[in-house]
Amino acid sequence: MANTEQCIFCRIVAGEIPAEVVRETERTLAFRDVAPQAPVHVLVIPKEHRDGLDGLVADGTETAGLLLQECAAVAAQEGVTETGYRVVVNNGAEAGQAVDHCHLHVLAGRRLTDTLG
Ligand code: D5M
Repeated sequence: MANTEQCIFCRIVAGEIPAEVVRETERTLAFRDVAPQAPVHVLVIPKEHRDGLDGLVADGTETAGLLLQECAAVAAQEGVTETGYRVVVNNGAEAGQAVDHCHLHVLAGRRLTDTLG
């Protein structure tokens, strides 16, 4: 488990670092990625720190389900439900996870032609 005082996403949840929040629920936060890879690039996170997907699902499926629900809600709010969107989770260093606070990327607004990996 990372030190949540140092965790950049925990600090966003705490309001210590600014972020462009697009949605918030009791247990989740969605904010725009600081280095967007597409016109719509939003990160959806659990407010409670979990290092990655494994830590998240170890608790059961409820929060994981809420996060997926929020991804769909972000897509609807951004108006990309019909055109399509991609949800990506990088889990672990070799998968490209740079921030050790579990997060789901919601990407849309351009044709996402690149393959998985
Ligand atoms: O993705 C980590 C993502 O987190 C990467 O796309 C940049 C983004 N990021 C990093 N710091 C911030 C802040 N402060 N606000 C918004 N977005 C941020 P990964 O899957 O770990 O490679």
